Amino acid sequence: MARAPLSRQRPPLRALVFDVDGTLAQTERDGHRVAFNLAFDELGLGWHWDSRLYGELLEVTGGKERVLHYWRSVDPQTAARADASQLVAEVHRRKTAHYLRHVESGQLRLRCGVARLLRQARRAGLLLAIATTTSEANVHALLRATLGASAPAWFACVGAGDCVPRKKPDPAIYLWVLQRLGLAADECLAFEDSAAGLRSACGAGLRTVVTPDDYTLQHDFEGAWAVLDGLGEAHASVRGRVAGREWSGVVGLRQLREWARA
Ligand code: XBP
Ligand code: MG
Repeated sequence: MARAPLSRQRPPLRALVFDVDGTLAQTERDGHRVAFNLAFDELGLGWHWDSRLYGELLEVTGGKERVLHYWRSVDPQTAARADASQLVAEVHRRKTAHYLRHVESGQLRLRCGVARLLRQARRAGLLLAIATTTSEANVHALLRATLGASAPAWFACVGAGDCVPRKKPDPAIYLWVLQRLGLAADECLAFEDSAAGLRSACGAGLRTVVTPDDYTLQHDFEGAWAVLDGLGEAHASVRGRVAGREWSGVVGLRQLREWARA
């Protein structure tokens, strides 16, 4: 007797992997950007990144890479000097110190629904992880300032900054996280806010929920599994498209599991 073909079952959802800047919180315009400018002033570089220019520079992921890219565009000769990477490192060291002070002052808030979803996932025994291009110190500071001192320990793995040689949109950071978690891509969902982040997550095979922020609204999110205004809360539902269909509601764990099975 001929057997019915086995339909491929998706494995259950085991982990949620979050980008940081733009996804957990809107950190760029009033956080990273301001910290870069303070570092430029301290070093007397005469550089200033206004809000619009910074939006363009965000195409280059990673703070050190962004500084070098800008330097090359305004003064290619000095940027080509052998000691250029030392100045870039010094700018970035100072910038990180300013950014950490800003985060620790408690001025940053998580985006709507992020804390709720993290807590739900934790209670349900899902693994949490981070895949970001910013540094681990910045991630821990943000988590502590917004969710409490123990929050960094909620995350089974933090893939950050220079722990891989190539930053997003390269998939290296997501592949690194998957390896650390010991999970396959189809056991996880990624959360991103930008086209570069989406390409990185998709390149590693993860289905990705994109919640654009004001800097990334115009990006091309082709290939995203869902593109939503945000995650939402009971009093503030969100809208968008999931698997090609219009959707509105609040993104909760039951919803994610349902989508992940589909
Ligand atoms: C955002 C970035 C980062 C930050 C600055 O990454 O590209 O470079 O702008 O952080 P993601 P650093 O959205 O993946 O978190 O200066 O520490 O690189
Ligand atoms: Mg981001």
